Amino acid sequence: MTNRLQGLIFDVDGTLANTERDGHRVAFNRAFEEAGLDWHWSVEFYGELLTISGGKERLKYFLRQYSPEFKPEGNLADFIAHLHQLKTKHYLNLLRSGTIQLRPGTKRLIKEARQAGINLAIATTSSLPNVIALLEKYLDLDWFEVIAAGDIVAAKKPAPDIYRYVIQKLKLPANNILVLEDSDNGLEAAIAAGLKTIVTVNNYTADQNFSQAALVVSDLGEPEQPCRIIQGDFSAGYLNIANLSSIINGG
Ligand code: XBP
Ligand code: MG
Repeated sequence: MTNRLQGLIFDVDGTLANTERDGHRVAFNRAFEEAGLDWHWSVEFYGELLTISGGKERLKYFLRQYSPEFKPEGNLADFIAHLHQLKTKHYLNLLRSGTIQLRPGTKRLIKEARQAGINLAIATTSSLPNVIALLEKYLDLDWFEVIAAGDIVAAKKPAPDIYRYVIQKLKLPANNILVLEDSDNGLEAAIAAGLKTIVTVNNYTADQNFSQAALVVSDLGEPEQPCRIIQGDFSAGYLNIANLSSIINGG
């Protein structure tokens, strides 16, 4: 029985755009400065913290692992929530300034999918305001049937919850859906939800284990800017609806 490509689910951070190093990381550091904290997350150190999905969860992990002696005024949850609100404010300012651009092939593939009548969705650990700002700046919110972000589910990636939520909202068979991800956490979440997944790596995730991915490439590629094949049986220079339809059938 052949599977027909009916849905594409995009992760956001690291997949639609390289938002982490020059976006979220810088926003965290500006929030620390605004809050009078002497913390600074370097590019390299942030890569270690990225093993934890979710900005609030990442802050909590950082405090527990690296500053256990730190005692905020009031309770920890309120302190983290406030700091994360500052960070999101700085991230939105960075996004609006044009610091972050979409990755190669993302807008082209999304427009091709729309022309082919394929349903589009977002499944991200990032907070909803961040996602809305990115989609409004470079794409169109109306293009996406489902936008699932941040705290909409209790357990974040690598838990499958957000992907299970999107499958349920799309009302499509999981076998007819492909996922675009960038990280091992994201791949683990999608696979656990029963979804075939293509990974486009970035500087933070290039050395992670993607053995369960259907294909691993440097990016989605463009006709005049071919992608690099990292893992999988694929010879085209860029991903399009035709070769994605072949991939969903194990081609
Ligand atoms: C990546 C994440 C997010 C961002 C920070 O999300 O883990 O938490 O790093 O965003 P994904 P917030 O790859 O699933 O798009 O601070 O808003 O959580
Ligand atoms: Mg990601």
